[in-house]
Amino acid sequence: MSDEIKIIHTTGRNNCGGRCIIHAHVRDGKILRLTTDTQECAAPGVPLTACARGMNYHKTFLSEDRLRYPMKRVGRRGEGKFVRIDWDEAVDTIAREWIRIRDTYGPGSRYVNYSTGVSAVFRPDRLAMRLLSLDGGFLSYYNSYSSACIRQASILMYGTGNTGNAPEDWLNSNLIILWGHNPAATKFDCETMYYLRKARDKGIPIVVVDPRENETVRQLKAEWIPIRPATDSAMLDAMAWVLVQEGLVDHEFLDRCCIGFDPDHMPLGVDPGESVLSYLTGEQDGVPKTPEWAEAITGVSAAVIRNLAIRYATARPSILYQGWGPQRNAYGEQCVRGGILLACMTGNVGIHGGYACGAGDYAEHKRPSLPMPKNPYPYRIPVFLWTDAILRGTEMGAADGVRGGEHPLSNIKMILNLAGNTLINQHGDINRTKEILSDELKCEFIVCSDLFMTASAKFADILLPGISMFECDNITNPWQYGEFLGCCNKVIEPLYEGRFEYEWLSEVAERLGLRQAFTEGRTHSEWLEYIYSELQKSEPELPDYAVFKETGIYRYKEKHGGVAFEMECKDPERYPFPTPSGKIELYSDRVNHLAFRDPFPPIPRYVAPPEGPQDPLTQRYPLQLVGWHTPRRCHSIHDNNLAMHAIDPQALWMHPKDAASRGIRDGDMVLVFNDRGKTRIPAHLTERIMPGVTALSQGAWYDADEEGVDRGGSINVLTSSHPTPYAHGNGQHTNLVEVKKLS
Ligand SMILES: Nc1nc2c(c(=O)[nH]1)N[C@H]1C(S)=C(S)[C@@H](COP(=O)(O)OP(=O)(O)OC[C@H]3O[C@@H](n4cnc5c(=O)[nH]c(N)nc54)[C@H](O)[C@@H]3O)O[C@H]1N2
Ligand SMILES: Nc1nc2c(c(=O)[nH]1)N[C@H]1C(S)=C(S)[C@@H](COP(=O)(O)OP(=O)(O)OC[C@H]3O[C@@H](n4cnc5c(=O)[nH]c(N)nc54)[C@H](O)[C@@H]3O)O[C@H]1N2
Ligand SMILES: [Mo]
Repeated sequence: MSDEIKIIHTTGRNNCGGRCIIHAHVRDGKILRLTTDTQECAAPGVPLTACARGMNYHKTFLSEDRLRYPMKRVGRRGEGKFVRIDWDEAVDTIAREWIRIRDTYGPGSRYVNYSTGVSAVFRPDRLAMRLLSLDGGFLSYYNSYSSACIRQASILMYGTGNTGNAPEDWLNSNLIILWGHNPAATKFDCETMYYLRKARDKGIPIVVVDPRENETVRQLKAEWIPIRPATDSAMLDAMAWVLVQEGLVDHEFLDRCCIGFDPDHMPLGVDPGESVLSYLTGEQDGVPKTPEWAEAITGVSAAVIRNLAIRYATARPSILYQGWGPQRNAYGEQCVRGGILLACMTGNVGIHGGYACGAGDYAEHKRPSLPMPKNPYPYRIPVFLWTDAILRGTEMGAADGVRGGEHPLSNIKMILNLAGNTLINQHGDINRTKEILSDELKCEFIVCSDLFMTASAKFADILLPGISMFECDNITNPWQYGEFLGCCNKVIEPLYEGRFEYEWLSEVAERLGLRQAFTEGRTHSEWLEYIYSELQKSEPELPDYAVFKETGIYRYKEKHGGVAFEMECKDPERYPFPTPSGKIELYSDRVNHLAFRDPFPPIPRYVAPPEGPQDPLTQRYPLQLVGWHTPRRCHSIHDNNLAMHAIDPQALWMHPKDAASRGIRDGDMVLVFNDRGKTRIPAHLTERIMPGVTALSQGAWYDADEEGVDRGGSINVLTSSHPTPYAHGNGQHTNLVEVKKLS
């Protein structure tokens, strides 16, 4: 045994925005421990310090339960029975089915599932898409499970999702409202909490609107306004009404930059009575959108609503910042539109210390990416509708958000699910998905590559062992904020027979006669170096690749600290917004010409969603259930790491009042159920949740008993697969349930 301990710099590559710095201490090819950013190795900047997840990466990824060798299914699909095969048999089978399905149903019958287990530049899903593109094409998707509604609504109103300001600008604000945002737990980056703490220390008031008193409220000692889930847009409507009543509307801004606010500023040919103002005052439907009206829907008192509206307008510059929780709702587009409306009404857009609301994308430097050949198959589906594309792909059309042509030419017949758990665990309505996938005549062939025997892996026909972040090189991008590049350095040799997906995809390519086209003659490492050198052409500040690898990170020195829409707001004639009208579209005439399954009005306004508190279904299922991302996991990752359990034991949050009427005490096992499924889980009684609402963190591993009752606390047995009206996104936070005590 050698005494020499080497420290290798690396970073996480799951879909966590933290992108923290990890220093692996290695001796004799084994990891002894992990430490994190001490700022010794890096240029000054926001510390990229790892949280508990990062510090436990080795315990998650180098655990006993790793998949060890390729396997093929022997039982019924989904049953979880497999036998060991060798890599040649695995690759032969994949190539054979790949070709058979292509030739029988056409290239567009092939689909690569949304998967974010390797959220790095060189990622398995994109590599599979690259190969499929070279082989006639595949059915592709748009949207994400993360931000479908917030991004589409931002594009609808502003023409872009780039609505973010540099986070250091937040310190110029006089009030920060975090609306359904919980950055203390849901890392979008390391910057957000850093600047929010600075803002708090500077005395800037911070308000959080959330059904839960979330971790951010606690850590920042912020004010908490509890609200019923999926009703945010009613509160935003009422705040808008207050601004009108109190004479706090910035008409000069609205006149200059927006269309649709009042009857005098409507798009040509549109009835002036359709304006936002006509809706707010009740001219349209006889109901003024008063705080009292909103109180009945949202559970937030009228006085609190009125007060927040006045504070937001008079504090200007002020920030209304939405997380992505509120938009992961049945009608999730509307709260985003309502937030943007308020930002415009108060003239907070395009100014320092203000904020445009919306998706909040912000990047100053170009991001590296794998070159992708054009996909010859033009059709694209919204990502949340992939199960529908198995059942009725050829019938799906405009009302389903299909792009690239009228109807796809085939249903999905082959799925590659590489480093993802949306095949079962992370998609809405697990029991429905299971039923669809169990039918081998529908989707005929499924390949999964993962590190563990997840719920999705059990549905594979061929199941392949991947390798973890410690076992090969990669490059990572920051997520929401941060101007740097991260380097995943290989720390140890691959475990067992695990292979990075590029390796076996190259062998499939070989059997398709496409190896050269697919690899362009490059190895895994050569691709990374090539991608980096391509980036260097537009980012000359970057050091040599060898230096970057050695340091494990590069922080850009060149930074401007931008404010979204600064030019557009100052001079919209010269710098029009990228919308059809060139203005911010508070009224969107476009939506009048689209087909919808559910209502979608041309203005931001509350529409009572299915499974909201006003749904008659509340008679059977009286409790709202909301999901959230827990600090203990990155989606489903780390659920099998015992070291993480104590951070946040999986349990159903319940208000003591709702528990008392059901005879439930803290820690009791309860059954949470609706028409879609059931899960058995301990109750956690807490006043940190609004009465009438329950909460269950998303990502727990689905684990069904013989009767199909989940024992893992997996929220997706209760969620719906019904898409949102406009974005066709996932409304997985909107659910009605009942809870009963188990004896
Ligand atoms: N620890 C951790 N961090 C993560 C992730 C993770 O899995 N774990 N995942 C990463 C990824 S991929 C993403 S997309 C983001 C997700 O980030 P978000 O989507 O922002 O996270 P959520 O926890 O779903 O929601 C944020 C907050 O919204 C609240 N909320 C839910 N519904 C409503 C509602 O109807 N109204 C209001 N006002 N609030 C509501 C929740 O209680 C929660 O506190 O996080 C990223 N960071
Ligand atoms: N109900 C509900 N459902 C949700 C959400 C919600 O808020 N509520 N959030 C949604 C969001 S925002 C997102 S982004 C999706 C995320 O959905 P997924 O992308 O499916 O996320 P993960 O659960 O992180 O799945 C990653 C998988 O990759 C595997 N993996 C990890 N590292 C590696 C590796 O190096 N190689 C290989 N081959 N495999 C690896 C893990 O074991 C895991 O099975 O979930 C969505 N689902
Ligand atoms: Mo996400």
